[in-house]
Amino acid sequence: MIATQLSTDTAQRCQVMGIINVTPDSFSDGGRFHDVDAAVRRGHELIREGADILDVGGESTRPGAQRVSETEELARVIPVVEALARGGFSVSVDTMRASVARQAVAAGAVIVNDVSGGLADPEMLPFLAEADVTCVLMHWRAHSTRMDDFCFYDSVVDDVCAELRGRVESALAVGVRPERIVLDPGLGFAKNVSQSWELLSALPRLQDLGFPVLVGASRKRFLAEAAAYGRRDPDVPADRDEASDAVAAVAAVGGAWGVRVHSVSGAAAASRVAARLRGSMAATGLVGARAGER
Ligand code: PMM
Repeated sequence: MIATQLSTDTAQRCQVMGIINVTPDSFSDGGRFHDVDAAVRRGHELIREGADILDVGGESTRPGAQRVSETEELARVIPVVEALARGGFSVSVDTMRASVARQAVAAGAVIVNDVSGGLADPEMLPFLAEADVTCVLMHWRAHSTRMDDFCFYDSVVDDVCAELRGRVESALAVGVRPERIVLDPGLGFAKNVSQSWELLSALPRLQDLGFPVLVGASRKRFLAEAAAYGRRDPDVPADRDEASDAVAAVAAVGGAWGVRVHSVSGAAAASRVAARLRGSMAATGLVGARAGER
């Protein structure tokens, strides 16, 4: 295996995961990077802006999106992962397919980010155990064509925590090591606007599950209201970048392990400000010192 392991327990500061969607239909970047060279250039740009990790995905998960074939996903993702990993960057692959994860890890990816938390492909959790890579298990209920039909919860926070606990148990049962697991509440995935806000407000509850937490709020529709000011058009995803930066700051101060963002520079500053602030808070006994701790 080419990959050097990226540990979840060494983060001194909230990790900034820069998004590279190699898709022609991504809602946020409109397919501008649907080309290997452009995606690799984008990766370098995100690193220059301060990204710690580059998250490469070849399948759009925006509400209503159709799945792409495995062949198409591999063709989009693998050359980009390979080129960026060869450049020495920490690369994550955003995929629900074990076959894509396997080839991405062989090409140098050090994190597998599965938005389905292992539910979409029964081979995924066994592969993660075998490869022993860091994995993000996100809360998910259904593929994008149907996810909006699954926004029903008794209590969104209790139910998401219970379902994430279930994903962790399934992962541990097949041999995934606990120190490899990062959890993600899946904002916007089978969650309406107020459910996404409620989950964001419940970061401490998610952290109480005992694993580092990744927050993916960037450009999502639940931010539209917070982005409706000045000359911004809140219906334009890129006009939600400042609101996304604000969420990154809130998450980092709250001790999130990482934030997944399209525009990196604001989140990179937020991560550093939060680390400094948390250092002062730790000195006075208010919180644990490291990202990933409350
Ligand atoms: N959101 C999207 C895609 N991948 N991965 C994780 N871990 N968490 C998320 O919230 C998440 C994700 C959808 O957003 P995009 O299409 O803008 O990438």
